Amino acid sequence: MGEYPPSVTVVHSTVVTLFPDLFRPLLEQSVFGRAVRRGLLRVDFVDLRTFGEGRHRVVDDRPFGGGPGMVLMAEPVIRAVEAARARHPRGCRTVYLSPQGRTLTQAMVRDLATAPGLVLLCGRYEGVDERALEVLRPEEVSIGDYVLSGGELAAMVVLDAVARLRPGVLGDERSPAEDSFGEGEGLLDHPHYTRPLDVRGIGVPEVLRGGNHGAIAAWRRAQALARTRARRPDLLRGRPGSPDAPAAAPPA
Ligand code: 9WO
Repeated sequence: MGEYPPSVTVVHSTVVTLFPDLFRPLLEQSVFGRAVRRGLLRVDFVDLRTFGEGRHRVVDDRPFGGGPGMVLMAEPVIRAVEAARARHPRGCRTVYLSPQGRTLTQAMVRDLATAPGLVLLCGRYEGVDERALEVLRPEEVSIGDYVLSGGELAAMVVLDAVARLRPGVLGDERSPAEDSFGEGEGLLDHPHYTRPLDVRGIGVPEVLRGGNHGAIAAWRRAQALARTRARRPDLLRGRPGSPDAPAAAPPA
């Protein structure tokens, strides 16, 4: 809304892809779409095909050394990313989505959200000619150890994660700091309950039904810690008093 000057709040991203239409569902999705319409976010596209060679705008060729599949040619990728970068101020970040990248964390998302612009390069086929990466020197980011059919879904993950950190995107009553991996905590989330009180004989923890906000906060924190210890002990490593901290109560 008006209280945030656009230069501070708009994350402007340019996606370089052969398939810009794949992003339509994300851009039209309720939270993301509303933020775009309200001018809190901006997502543009550079269609790689535009930079293809010849009448057929060819962007791929067979791999030197043989093997199955095709490789995205260096020049179309270089030109497309240069065109994307030209739309952003100095200091914009270029991210190539690939399984060879550094695995995305919430800390990386928070850092990307402060960039003056993001260029997201989506590969296809077996990958991009290595010389394009050598010339462009993008940051290589993975969203996890699996192979997709292209970088587009991974780029959407980055866009969504960055977008929801922008002031006003989630709505004013919510703070991303309260979510899993939030600023303050770095813990998994606590359990949630809503009406009705009885679901197939299963009730709601008594503490949540009283109005004792201190007790509720303490219970939620204990639950978050217990879950993190049980499911993701790696997240607790290096925290003060972590390995031998007493286990919290299981859900009532
Ligand atoms: C294909 C392949 C086949 C056999 C063995 C290893 C292989 N790796 C790939 C591959 O990386 N293909 C990519 C398809 C080329 C670049 C775009 N593509 C992609 C990106 N697939 N998965 C991602 C991705 C991006 C970010 N985080 C997770 C996956």
